[in-house]
Amino acid sequence: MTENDVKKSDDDVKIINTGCCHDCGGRCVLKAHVKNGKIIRFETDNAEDPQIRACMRGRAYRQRVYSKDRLKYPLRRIGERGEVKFERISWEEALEEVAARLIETKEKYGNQSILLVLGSGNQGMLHGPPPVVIMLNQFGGYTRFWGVPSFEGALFASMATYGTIKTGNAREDLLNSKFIIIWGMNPANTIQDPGTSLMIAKAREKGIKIVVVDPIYTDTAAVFADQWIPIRPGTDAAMLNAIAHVIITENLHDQEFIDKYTFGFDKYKEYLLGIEDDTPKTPEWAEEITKVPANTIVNLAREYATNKPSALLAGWGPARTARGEQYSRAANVLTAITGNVGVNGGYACGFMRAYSSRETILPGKKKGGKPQRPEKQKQITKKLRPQDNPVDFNAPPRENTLYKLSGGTNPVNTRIHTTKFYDAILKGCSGGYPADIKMAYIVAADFLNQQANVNYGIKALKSLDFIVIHEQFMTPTAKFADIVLPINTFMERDDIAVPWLGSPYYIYLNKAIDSLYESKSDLEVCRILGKKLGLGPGMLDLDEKQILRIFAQPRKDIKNFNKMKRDGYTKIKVEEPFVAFKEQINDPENYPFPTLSGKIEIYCEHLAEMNNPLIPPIPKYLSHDEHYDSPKAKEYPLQLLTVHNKRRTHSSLQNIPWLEEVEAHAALINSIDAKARSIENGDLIDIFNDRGRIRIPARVTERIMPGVTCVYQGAWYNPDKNGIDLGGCANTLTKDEHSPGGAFSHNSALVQVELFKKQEAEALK
Ligand SMILES: Nc1nc2c(c(=O)[nH]1)N[C@H]1C(S)=C(S)[C@@H](COP(=O)(O)OP(=O)(O)OC[C@H]3O[C@@H](n4cnc5c(=O)[nH]c(N)nc54)[C@H](O)[C@@H]3O)O[C@H]1N2
Ligand SMILES: Nc1nc2c(c(=O)[nH]1)N[C@H]1C(S)=C(S)[C@@H](COP(=O)(O)OP(=O)(O)OC[C@H]3O[C@@H](n4cnc5c(=O)[nH]c(N)nc54)[C@H](O)[C@@H]3O)O[C@H]1N2
Ligand code: SF4
Ligand SMILES: [Mo]
Repeated sequence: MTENDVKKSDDDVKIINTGCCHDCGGRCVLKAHVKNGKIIRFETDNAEDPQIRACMRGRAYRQRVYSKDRLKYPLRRIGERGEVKFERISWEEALEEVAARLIETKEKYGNQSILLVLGSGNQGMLHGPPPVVIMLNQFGGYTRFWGVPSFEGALFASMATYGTIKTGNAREDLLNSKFIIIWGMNPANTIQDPGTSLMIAKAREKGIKIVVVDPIYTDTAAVFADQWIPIRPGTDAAMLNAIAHVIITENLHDQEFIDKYTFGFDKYKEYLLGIEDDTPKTPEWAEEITKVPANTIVNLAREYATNKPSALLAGWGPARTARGEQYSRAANVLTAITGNVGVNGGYACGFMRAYSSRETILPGKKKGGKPQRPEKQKQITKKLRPQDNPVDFNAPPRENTLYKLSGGTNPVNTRIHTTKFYDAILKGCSGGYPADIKMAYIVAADFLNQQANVNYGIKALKSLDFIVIHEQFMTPTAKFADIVLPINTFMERDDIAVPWLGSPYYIYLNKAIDSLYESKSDLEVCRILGKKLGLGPGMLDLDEKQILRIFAQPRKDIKNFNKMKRDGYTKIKVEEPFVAFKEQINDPENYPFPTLSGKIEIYCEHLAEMNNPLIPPIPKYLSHDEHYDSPKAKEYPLQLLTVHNKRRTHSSLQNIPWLEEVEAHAALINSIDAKARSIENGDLIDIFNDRGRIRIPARVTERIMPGVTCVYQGAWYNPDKNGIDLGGCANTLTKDEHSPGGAFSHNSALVQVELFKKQEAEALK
């Protein structure tokens, strides 16, 4: 049945053009069929190409909107923190209490003692974090974090190499490649903009060879790849350096490109050839480390270097490891020494791809000029603006930041890394942190579940004076709050969603239904709370649509706001596929790279000045204390991956029965490791280390390499009375550490696995 048939057959059905703005790589069109105020079904984009088609998660959204578990009214904690005993209260009581606690905390301890925790639950411009940020800036500010788990390692590497995060080519341009490597990326599940899988499929149809490098035989590998190369987690920099070794020793590099556009090649060559440390980075050297056979490395190197132009799509997963910056740097450098930057069919794999007309011009164009060394920089922001957080406004830039170059995604003067939040809460100023934190304001984040080391997190949350959360469900984090405020979903309000990765379209989400139960939008909450805090009238008092117009106004590619609102999207016509750094390559005199040298930095001068062996100026393979070769591996011999999967977006959508049917939670374990532990498919297993223990079924499979186990991130933490997590939250096991460049350790934890023996456990009771 088509949309028109519905209209004809049933006049009561209205079709509202709205969308899904969860934090996956997409932002997709949903057409809500609404009857008597209720959504009865969803359709997606059936219009002109490129279609922005929703995935199964978006299409299952009715089960989220109408879930019996939705938070229905404000709640106040009555038991011990985390005991999950709450009483129903009115909005008036709830917001009075939140206002009083905010004012009291500010007066007694100062704004820096208020911790603002922002999550990715809603990716619209208006709802989720934005109104709370505006309100609390007006209130005098808060302590916040730097470091985005998604990509911080990749971002740092991108800044170090190219001086910018705007890299990569448009997906359509993959069809101009002769060879594609998808390294640590699984767009069949994680989307990475709705066109990615389609373009990879078209490339495959065209006969372009596709290789996937990943410890897991992912859906992307299964569907698209000609070859799957399993690699030991966290060792990618070794393989990439060995590829570079082959290319250089076989004279397959692009010397002309290197001479003209790059800086520091000779120093890298010295490292590769072992002149610096007596260890040539040969394929045999890398085989020992990566478990990838030397001849596989040699073949891949030859194919990548000789089938030009070739695209290396280096994902963020391997950068989410303890020394993740090195992998990303090595990948960026490989694209440069083969001359695959700034050309159609190539791919400068830095942080993300950007289509040219979004926001501003690429840094490095004439206008921007060359960046300056940090010591020459004046105060970064001089006048406090509404979007500035007064608490860290005048704070000194934190250590090791490269964002001064031309702008990253985190303010340079926020100083607590996301992984260190719990430590900061527990240790405060006496532990070297910039604040003594007393209360937390949490919005659109399932922080406890999604950040590393849940058991340490619980200690930290228990130590706070007060916690308020804006949520839709009683998540593992909400269970620790003092006041829980029920928030509506994106079906119940207007918003605009900007896609990731610079895709040329916007989604307009028209409100499809009224707010359910007593839920309110984040904006409505802030409007009321702002008044209680004594804040003067401001932007938040405007109507939703007025604010959205203001937000849309600076975006010159939104040509017709009303049409976008009516259609539920606007697709921007791009004449030819965007290719990052085309100007820099075609006209280097006038368009230097925005780095200190004005070139692609194989040797990064900023990193050299930092003089930190963990973020060296050339990309190096580095081990760490939770790696396969660390002493800890004797006790915990398996490497744990905690990657993103198709049936959830992080911890959102965990409680959707249709999606649970698609893939029930289980740990992937190779049959060799399973057999050694007498584990059979479906058996309950314990996965543990010195941070915690989870108990979930085993999925015994050849789709993960031996020595590695995977617990998909996002399952809800659910401890039994002994603290064993029966929900199987990956972060019960992960490490709350980061690399100096900001890379998270989500894929660098060592664990042991054992069969759970029910009878023995019962006998012990
Ligand atoms: N369905 C779905 N889509 C999502 C999300 C979601 O939760 N669900 N989350 C969204 C968000 S916010 C983000 S940041 C992105 C994340 O996107 P990615 O970072 O690309 O996602 P992951 O699946 O964690 O990792 C990609 C691949 O890297 C592999 N990998 C992990 N460690 C290593 C390693 O050391 N070496 C190599 N070679 N490979 C490794 C994993 O096995 C995985 O197949 O996805 C987005 N899309
Ligand atoms: N082990 C491990 N952990 C990871 C990762 C990993 O690879 N491995 N990946 C990390 C990554 S890349 C990311 S981005 C993070 C994501 O972590 P989070 O940002 O915490 O994302 P979610 O778990 O989806 O939690 C978002 C919450 O927002 C709520 N929400 C949805 N819409 C709204 C709204 O409109 N308003 C409000 N107030 N709330 C709303 C949802 O109900 C949900 O509970 O997880 C990280 N955690
Ligand atoms: S979950 Fe992501 S890919 Fe799926 S419909 Fe929503 S925005 Fe689109
Ligand atoms: Mo992310």
